[in-house]
Formats: sequence, C-alpha cells, structure tokens
Amino acid sequence: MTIRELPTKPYLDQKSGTAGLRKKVAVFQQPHYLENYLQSIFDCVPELKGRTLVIGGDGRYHNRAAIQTAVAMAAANGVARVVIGQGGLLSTPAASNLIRVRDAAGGLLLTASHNPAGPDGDFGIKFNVAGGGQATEGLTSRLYEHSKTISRYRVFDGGSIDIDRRGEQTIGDTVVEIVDGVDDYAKLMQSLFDFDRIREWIRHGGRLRFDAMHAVTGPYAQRIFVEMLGAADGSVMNAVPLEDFGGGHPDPNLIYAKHLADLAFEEDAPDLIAASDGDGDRNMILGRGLFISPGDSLAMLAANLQRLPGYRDGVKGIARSMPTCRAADQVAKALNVPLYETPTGWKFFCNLLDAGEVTICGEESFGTSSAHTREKDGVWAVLAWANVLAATGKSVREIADAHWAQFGRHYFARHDYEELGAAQAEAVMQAVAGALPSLPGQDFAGHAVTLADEFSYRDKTDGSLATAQGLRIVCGDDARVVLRLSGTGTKGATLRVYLERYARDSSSLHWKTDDAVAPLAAAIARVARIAELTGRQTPDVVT
Ligand code: G16
Repeated sequence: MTIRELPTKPYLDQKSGTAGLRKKVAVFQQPHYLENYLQSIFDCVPELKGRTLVIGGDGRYHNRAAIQTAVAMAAANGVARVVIGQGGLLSTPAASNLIRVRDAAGGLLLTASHNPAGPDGDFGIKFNVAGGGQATEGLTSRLYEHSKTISRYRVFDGGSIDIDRRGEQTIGDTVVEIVDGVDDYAKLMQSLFDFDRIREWIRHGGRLRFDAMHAVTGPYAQRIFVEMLGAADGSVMNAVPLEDFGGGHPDPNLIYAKHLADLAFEEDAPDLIAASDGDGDRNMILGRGLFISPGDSLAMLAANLQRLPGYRDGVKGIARSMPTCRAADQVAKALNVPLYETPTGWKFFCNLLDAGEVTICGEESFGTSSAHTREKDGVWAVLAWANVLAATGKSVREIADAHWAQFGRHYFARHDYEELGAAQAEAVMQAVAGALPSLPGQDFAGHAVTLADEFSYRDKTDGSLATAQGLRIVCGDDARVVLRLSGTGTKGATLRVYLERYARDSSSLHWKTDDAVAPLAAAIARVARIAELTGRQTPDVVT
C-alpha cells in the first residue's frame, strides 16, 4: 500500500455558495471531481498536516463513498488523526463541536443541508476551520482559485476503513477513530440546559413532538429527548436516518413540514412541536395553534436566555442576518446590548462569536444558535424552547403573546421564485437596483421609504468587506423589503423576496401574516416587475 500522486484536470465550477460546495450527486461522481476539491482543501490548509481532521455528514447518498475517499486522501496528505462519526453520521453542529472538543485543525462536513438526497439529489462539502467555524469568504475564494489550476492529487492506495465499527484503525501512518457522534454533543447540551427541570416538565405532562425527517438528527433527538429527558416513545418521528431521507425534503418550514403545522392545530396538540433539517442545523418551532417564525424565535429566545443555566451571565450581543426580521433589534435595545446585522450565511457570525461579541444569533432561514458552537443548531433551539417552557411554566402561546405585547410584532414572510433563468433573476435585481435612488421619500405600500440601498458589510474583527449582499427598501421601523439571490440552490437561480411589517398597538398583534405583508408584496412586485421579467405571477414557495 502506497501513497500515489495522480494527475488530474481542473473543473471550473468548484465555487462555494452560501454554505460550501453543493452540487448534484452526478456532478460529484465525475472522475476526480471530489478528489480535486479535497486536494484543494489539503493544499490551502497546510495546518491539517500532523493534526486532527473531523469527518461526518448528514447520511445522504454518496456520504459513505465520499468518506472513504476523504480518509485515503487525508492519510496521503499527512493528517495524523481522523475522527469520524459512526456510520459517517455527524450533525453539522455536532461536527463543529467535535472540532472544538478534539482541538482539530478542521473538519469536512458532507452535507447539502435540506436539499433532497438520493442518486438524483444533491451532495455537498463544507470545510470548517479550527475552532469549528465555517470557512471564511477569504478561504473559500482561495479554494476556488486553487481548484481552477489543480493538476494532481494525493491518495493512499489500497486501504479502506470500517466506518461502522467504533474504535481505532490505521491507514498508513494515520489513525482513524470512529466515535459515537452523539456523545459529546449530548454532554454539551446537558451543560447548557436544565435537564432536571425539563424532565420534570415532561413528567408533569409537558408534551414534545420532534420530526427528524429521516435525516441526521434522529439519533440525537432519540437520545436526548427520549432517553435522557424521558419524552414518551414516539415523540421523535422519522428517527432513522436514510440515504434518501425517505424520499422527503427535510427542510423544516410550513411547506415541507406542513404536517407539523396541521398537528399544531389539532385539538390535543403537543405543547412543543419542532423539526430539524437534513444536517441538523435548522429548526422549526410551533406551539399549540401557533407557528413561531424564525425571527420571532430568535427574539423570544434572546429575551428569555438568561433563565437558562448556560446563559446566566446574560446576553452580550445579538446578531441576525440582514434579511431576518428586526424583532431581535427590539430585544437588544431593551437589554441595552449591541445588535449586529450581517450578510446571509452563518460564516459571518463566526468572527463575532469568536470575539465574544455575541451570545445568540439567528437567521430567517430557520437557523438559531449561540456561542456554544460555530454553527446553527436545530436540537439546541428545541431544547432552549423546552427549557423556557419548563422554567416559566408558560405555553408557547403565552410566551409569544407576552413578547408581542412588550416589543410589538414583526410580521415576516419570504417569497421564493425558484429555478429562474440566471438572466431573468438578474433582470429583476437590476430593475430594483435601478429604482433605488428614486425611492427615498416615496410612498411604498402606505409607508414612507427612509432608505433604499444595496447592503454591504464590514467585519469589525478582521476588517473584511462583503459587498452586494442584497437590495433593501426600508420604511423606518415600520416595514422593509429585501431582495437577494439564493446562494444554495443547485438548479437555476432562486430569487428571494423578504417582506417585513412591524405592528405595535394591541389591535394589530394577531393578524394573519399573509394579510399583513400583502401590501408590501404587491408594492415590490410592481417595482421589481417580477411578473413581466420572470413570467411568474406568484412565488413558488412562501415561508
Ligand atoms: C445556508 C446557510 C445559511 C443561509 C441559508 C440560506 O443554510 O448556512 O446561513 O441563511 O443557507 O442561504 P441562501 O438564501 O443563500 O439560499 P443551510 O441550512 O442550507 O446550510
């Protein structure tokens, strides 16, 4: 068995999107495609040599084969130790945590998040750096540049490992350790939340229902909610991870998890209903008869965080991505802590978290997390809600009503126009960009425009500048519309239109979200000429 250096030709499309390289499985299965990208990582991150690398994925189709390739290449590139979740499974937040716990130089997260899986589905790779955070914009650009000129890769020839057998194996000089992917994560959760209190809440009738959607969180949820916290058998639905996610679309929102919204409105609905996505970083929260939007969930958790054991020191700061509704801003104001507005993409939170500037952060795309890891964390969000319910003795509805009465309510909806031609999507963005200079002072759905611009962001810790991060039309605190193109799709272009309306007086706190934002949707459709430029009369997905 030897290390071989093999010639290869570059592919020119290995540019990371919002969260790593995501492509159709068939693209990753092209000769040397995966190898090229992995070699770019080993070449651009020389500190992996002699150190530890964590590998795990969401269990989707191609995961197991890709892990064998990654291990053979890690061995050939001088990685000293590879730590892999048993069966190749690690949720994204658990992988980030394992990188921290093992003081690893980085980790390979094999996931395309909530995108459908299977031979015709998607696959993806994300590289996370030491400390568990996502690769910065700078590193992902270097990887892309490198991938365009790559001419050889190194692989250890002839060995394979058993990823289902816990313990140590060797491949060449590299030790490969297969670990239980849940252990360290469960310990971390126990250190943050009051498990005794949640157990009591459950014993006294608190009911939880969690849908793992046949993706990676099944084993995490089963261990934590059922085995450790005593939730009833059957509290975790679709708990077995499957390579094709059971043919489903593990994207926890009102479209792809509509059955949970229906459940929430049943007479005998559980107290807390939740779901996570393919790789376990997203979350959806519902109470009896109520959906909590991600922006509200961030704000409500931030307002209640100090009740939870891991957060007794309070909230240092809150961060949200720019398109996320501004509910958390009101909480930051009340707590007298800074609010950071970053571009879409969890990677933009990582520097703030590393610098200790922020305790909790979240995004409209169903992501919430805290400084305990460097990824968004679905199971964490569910536990945080369970702990708030247990600590206050209130229902989700009571928490929400009290929150809105104190802070006002931000109605929020995202309208997605999927699989557009690149030129169509660009034309819409151009139409809005062209209109921006004339909008300030104008009426927009009954509100006066106070700011209309393209968002850019300077990271206060490293000074880096991210430009072209979305177009925004702001009407003071009262309303806002944001447009941007998705960076995670694998088919055509997706236009995202984010609509937000703020209501403060008691008579306006219980509208239907669709009704509340309808005037904004109509106004932006006119400015952006969406129907004319795309041929679409209505969005494909509303979340
Ligand atoms: C990823 C990123 C998130 C981002 C989301 C949507 O989530 O990690 O930060 O908000 O995509 O991005 P876009 O609007 O560009 O499609 P995930 O869960 O897919 O990894």
